[in-house]
Amino acid sequence: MITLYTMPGSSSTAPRIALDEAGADYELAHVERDDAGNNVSPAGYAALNPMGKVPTLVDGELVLTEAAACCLYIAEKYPDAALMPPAGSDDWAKTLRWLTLLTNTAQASFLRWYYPDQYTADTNGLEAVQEAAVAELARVAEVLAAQIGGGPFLIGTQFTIADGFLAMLTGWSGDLSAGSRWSDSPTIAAHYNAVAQRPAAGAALVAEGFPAAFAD
Ligand SMILES: N[C@@H](CCC(=O)N[C@@H](CS)C(=O)NCC(=O)O)C(=O)O
Repeated sequence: MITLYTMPGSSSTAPRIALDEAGADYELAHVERDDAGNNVSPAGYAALNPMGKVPTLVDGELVLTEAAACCLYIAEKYPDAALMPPAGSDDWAKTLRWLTLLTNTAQASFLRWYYPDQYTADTNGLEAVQEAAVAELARVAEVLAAQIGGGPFLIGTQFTIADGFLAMLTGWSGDLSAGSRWSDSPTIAAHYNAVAQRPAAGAALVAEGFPAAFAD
């Protein structure tokens, strides 16, 4: 059985959505950290995820880190769930493009906003790190708002792992100041709501502490 190591509402949300959409048999294992960011439990977690982060997915001998990689693995392992378009198709390429933008630009910017101290040695520079992250997130939101079509999902009518990833990030954006939240965009809010209306993804989002819907 798959074990997904998580902290509620964290980067483990996207693979959890993928597992639930796939109808996978899996268990969640909660990772606890102290105020200094050290892993408290489970013992030995650092050996599974040398970066000391969540998520980590364990499936038999496989120990997999990185939320996007976990999502891709789940999509491949459960092909009947059709969480990725057929390999090599234009839609597959577009889905990879969205997933990559979301993980290496947007998710990374959110992490700079959440953990600015990890991105500068200048204790007076924390706000500047966060400001730059918010500016980058605004640019990604503009791209999303301009390029999400009638959807309801990123590539049209097919729900993919990139949609679960985007819903997670839209949920995170609720922590930003008013005016910077991705859910302020009617287009992005409508995308979130379309994901949240899916029984499996919606239940996962709510279980992770995200809203059942945003005003659109
Ligand atoms: N690129 C990694 C990022 C993982 C990550 O930074 N996770 C955060 C939670 S969203 C974490 O574990 N933070 C704890 C810390 O940095 O101390 C991934 O996608 O798995």
